[in-house]
Amino acid sequence: MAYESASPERRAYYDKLAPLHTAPLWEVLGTIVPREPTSKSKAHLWRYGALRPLLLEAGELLTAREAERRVLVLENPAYAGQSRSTSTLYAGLQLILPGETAPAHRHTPSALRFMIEGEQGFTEVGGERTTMREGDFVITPPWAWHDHGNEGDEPVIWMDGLDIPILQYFESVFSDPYEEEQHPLSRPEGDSMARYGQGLLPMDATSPYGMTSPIFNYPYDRTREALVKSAQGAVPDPHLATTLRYSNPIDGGWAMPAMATWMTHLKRGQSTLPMRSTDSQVMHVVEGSGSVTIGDQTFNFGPKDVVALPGWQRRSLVASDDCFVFFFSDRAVHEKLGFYREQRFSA
Ligand code: GTQ
Repeated sequence: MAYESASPERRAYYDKLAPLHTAPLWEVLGTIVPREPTSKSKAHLWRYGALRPLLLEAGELLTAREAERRVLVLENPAYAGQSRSTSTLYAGLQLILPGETAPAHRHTPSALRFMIEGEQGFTEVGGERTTMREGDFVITPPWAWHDHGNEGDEPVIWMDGLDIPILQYFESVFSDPYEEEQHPLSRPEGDSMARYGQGLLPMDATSPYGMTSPIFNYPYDRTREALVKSAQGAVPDPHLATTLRYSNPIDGGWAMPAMATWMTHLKRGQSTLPMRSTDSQVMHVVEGSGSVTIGDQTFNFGPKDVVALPGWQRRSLVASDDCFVFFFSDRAVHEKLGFYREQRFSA
C-alpha cells in the first residue's frame, strides 16, 4: 500500500515492514473496522426479457449434459468474472430443454431452485424426485446427490441460488460426480412432503439432511394462498408488508443452513417504508410489477426480473399491481454467527 499522506519518516519505516510481509494497522484501521458497513456490491436489476432469448440460444450451442449445468450466472457488476451476484450469494438462470437431463453430482454448497418457467421439470435429491412447477421453491442440501430433467415439451427455466461465494471464502468447496447419469430413486415422489410438510412430524424426527429442512419442495400454490390469507387477516407490517419465511419444520429455523428465504406479498398500490440490514439479498419477482429503491437508485421491475440488493443500503418497495416477490439472503449466516443487524426507518 502507498500511504501517500504519511510523513517521509513513517514511509521509510513502512518500507522496512513490507519485505517482512507486515503492515501498520493504524494506516488502515478506519477502513477495516469502519463506522458502518460499506458494501462493494452494486445494486443491479437483470431483466428477464433480455436474458431469456440468450439462455435459449445457449440451448442451441450445447446440451445440458455437455454443460453439466447450463446456466447463465447473474454476475454483480462489481464482481465481473467472479460468479457472484452479491458479495456472498450466487444466482443464475438454468435451462433444461425437453427430454434433457443434467447429470447427477453433489457438492458442499447448498442450492435452491426457484421455478420460473415450465411445469414438467424435475429434480432428484437424495433418492426422491420432485416435479417442479412455476413459483416452487426447491432445495438441494449440501453433499446430497442431485440431477435434473425435463419430461415436458416446453423449456424449463429456473433461478439457481447457491452459497458458493461463502464456501469459497472458507476454502471449503468440494464436489463429486456420480458414476451414473442419474442417482437411483429410493422413495416415492411426495414422501418428504407427507412426513414433514403437513403440520405433522415423525415421532423421532431429525432431518435426514442435518441443518437443512427435510421438505425439499415448498409448492407455490400453498405459499401464495398463505400470503393472500395472511394479508386479509392482518394490517401489513410497514417495513415487511406481508412476508412469510420458509421454515424448517424440525426446529422452526430457516429452511437452509446459510441462506434465508422468504416471500413478500404487496397489494396493488401498497408500499413499504425503508429499512436496511447487514445481509445481502437477491430478489426474484414471481408476479406483479412495481419498483424497488436501493440506496439512491430506483429500479422498475416486472415479472421474472431478478435484483441484487447489497447489504446495509436502505431498501423499500412500491407495488403497481399485486406483487409476490421471492427473496434469498445470507441472513442465516449473519444470525448464526451473531452479526446480523437491521434498522427500520419511519420515512
Ligand atoms: O444445479 O447443481 O447454478 O452445481 C451452479 C452449480 C447449479 C446445480 C448452478 C451447480 C448447480
